Amino acid sequence: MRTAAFVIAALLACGFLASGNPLLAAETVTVDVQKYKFVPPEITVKAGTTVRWVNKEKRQYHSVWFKESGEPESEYFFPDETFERTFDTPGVYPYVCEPHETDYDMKGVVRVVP
Ligand SMILES: [Cu+2]
Repeated sequence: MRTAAFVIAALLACGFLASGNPLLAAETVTVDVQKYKFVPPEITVKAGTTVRWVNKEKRQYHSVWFKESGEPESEYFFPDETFERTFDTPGVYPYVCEPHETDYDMKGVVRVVP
């Protein structure tokens, strides 16, 4: 799936270049949020990638909170809703779901490489 998305992004980028538009299509990677888990819990992406969390629950809301960074928590997102964040700077970005961190150990990591 990720490969397919990348190929599409690459094709779009070529199209933009061919048309003289300098805008490059950035890659987007999806993390499913299901059964009180982030799937996959750890991902590695290149700098500039947008990560999109998709809530695949039937009823349950979740959040994405980069707690250690001191940033504010995301709004709760509900089934079929998404949360997105773009990672421009290489580093390790651990996050938790604030309402379910303690009871469900609901957490994940985004690793960003140059
Ligand atoms: Cu949650």
